[in-house]
Amino acid sequence: MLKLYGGARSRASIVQWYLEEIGAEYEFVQLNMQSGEHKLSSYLAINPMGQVPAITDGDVKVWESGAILIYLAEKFGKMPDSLAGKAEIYQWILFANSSLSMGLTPSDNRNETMKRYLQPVNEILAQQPFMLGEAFSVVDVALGSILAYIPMMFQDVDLSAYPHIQSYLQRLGDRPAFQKAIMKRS
Ligand SMILES: N[C@@H](CCC(=O)N[C@@H](CS)C(=O)NCC(=O)O)C(=O)O
Repeated sequence: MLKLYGGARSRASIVQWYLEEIGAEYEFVQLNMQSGEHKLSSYLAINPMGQVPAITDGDVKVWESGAILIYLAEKFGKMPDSLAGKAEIYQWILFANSSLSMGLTPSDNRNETMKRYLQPVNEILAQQPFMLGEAFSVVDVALGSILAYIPMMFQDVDLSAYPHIQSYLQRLGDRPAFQKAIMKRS
């Protein structure tokens, strides 16, 4: 069975959210990160970086939450066939895990820094309920989970200037899979 390795309140909840959304069978292996279980050689054989999340699926090992999401979307038939469609998904997942996440690192003017990313996302969500249009997709898991961190952990970033992001987060928060995986980390 597919195994998801995570810790209490870790980014493994992002992957867990998607596994729940697609109804995949999986086992959640909770590592005791306080005692350093993620640095044991048995786990380093799965992720040499000693970080969570990681998955094993038979002989396949994947780490980095974005790469795991793409793997799962491919495996469970949720990726478009066209290269252009796939590229749109890679683009948003990489954006969420690089530019957007970096923008949230501590700084004196995080609120200002985030404007350049949050404003365009807000404009897109003014036109459509989900990032790729009418339908929920893996992009909403990648981007939505980083956006959902903001009110939980970065209260200096004022989301009231982005009402469409706020209603998006509410829409995502109503999803049972989100509640099962993400809400428990708040
Ligand atoms: N870019 C990685 C980040 C992974 C990461 O930072 N994981 C944290 C938990 S949320 C971790 O394992 N920290 C323990 C450590 O770095 O030793 C991803 O998205 O998977």
